[in-house]
Amino acid sequence: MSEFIPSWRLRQQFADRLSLMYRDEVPAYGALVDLVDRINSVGSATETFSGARLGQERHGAIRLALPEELSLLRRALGVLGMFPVEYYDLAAAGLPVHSTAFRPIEGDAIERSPFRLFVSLVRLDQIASPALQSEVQRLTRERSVMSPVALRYIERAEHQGGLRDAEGEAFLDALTETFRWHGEALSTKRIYDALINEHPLLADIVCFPNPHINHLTPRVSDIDQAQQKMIELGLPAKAVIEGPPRRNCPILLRQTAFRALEEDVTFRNMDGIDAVGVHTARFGEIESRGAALTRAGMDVYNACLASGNFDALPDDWNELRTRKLAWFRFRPAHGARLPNALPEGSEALEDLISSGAIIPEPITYEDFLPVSAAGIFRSNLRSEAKSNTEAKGNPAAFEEALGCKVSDAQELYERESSASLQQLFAHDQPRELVIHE
Ligand code: OOG
Ligand code: NI
Repeated sequence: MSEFIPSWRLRQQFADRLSLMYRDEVPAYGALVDLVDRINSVGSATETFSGARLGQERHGAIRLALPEELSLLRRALGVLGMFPVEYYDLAAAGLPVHSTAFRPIEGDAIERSPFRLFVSLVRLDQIASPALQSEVQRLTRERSVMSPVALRYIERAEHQGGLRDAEGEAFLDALTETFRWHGEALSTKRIYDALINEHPLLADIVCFPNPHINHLTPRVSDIDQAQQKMIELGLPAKAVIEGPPRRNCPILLRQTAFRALEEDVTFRNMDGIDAVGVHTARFGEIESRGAALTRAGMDVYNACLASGNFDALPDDWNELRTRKLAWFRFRPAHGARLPNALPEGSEALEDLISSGAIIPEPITYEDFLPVSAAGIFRSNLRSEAKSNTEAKGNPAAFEEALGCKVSDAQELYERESSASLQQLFAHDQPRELVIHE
């Protein structure tokens, strides 16, 4: 009997399929990917973070209407080795959604295919009008997000512990279809307009039969240069790049986006086609990633963001590391002879680092930033929505819909950092990547 396809390969193939589909659906995305490839191939000051994985690296985003959809999606993405990390509260920014990011969580799995999916669930409790609430309930009953074929393979993968060649292909085909844009609304034009007026995100989510992928973001080595090139190409980039300013030591995540296109939509009533219109949902985005910050580092970052002055965040790797503001992994220098056990006390480790026997490397930030995400959401809405900034996040409701807890990103970085340290002194262990899949 043949082996199961490793989940990283399914994840990589899924990302490739989405990318092909999105290139077809949104021509500006193809132009963006080509631009990013050109910049990445030249290299840049942020070389530390431009490893081999840069070329194929993407994140996507989708928005869901119902709690059941979120738990189904969790199961589907579990087959691809992607797990929910962090709860993103967008209520604070006046958006009627809350979110998580599905991604691989082990260092070697991330290296093999770092694909991430930002997934938002609409908060129907944020709809003020009871009449609109019940319209929305009626509409969402007509959705069936996962096709029966996809569901069958999810069940099979869960039961068998994986998928074999032909099964994997069939599953990925069905799953990719789940995110295709169809241009046929479930609702009438009247309800669509009422929802746009309530909040454009609501219309984008509940008026359509399935969650269309709304952007797919390539990672670029030099985002300032890319932003400049986007403007030259006539892609209307946001005026400001979200996230930290340009630095010698890149940290976290910097992003910029543009509204990609207006799409034709047909609306329905009981007798068939009711009206035609346009919908703007899909956009282009690029990002550059730097080092993950520790909790203390995030506190400094958030204070800097609030004050607009980033001087408090040192722009030096050694300082970021010794002040425990950023996460690092450690590797032995070529030919270095290390003791058999981790020496007691931090001085011994520092000595090995300053003598060059141990090389610290910043760990890439794999997650998202709620303030940046809110900026991206907002810049791509057609109208400035009225926003209910009174609303509070509800992680308990989100996790109940999801059917599990979200992982804490800080714990994952800490685990990665200490595992690399342990590995340095475990001489009887092979140093090569151990792939468990
Ligand atoms: C998701 C927006 C958030 C990011 O990169 O921060 C996001 C959405 O528009 O659905 O993708
Ligand atoms: Ni994004």
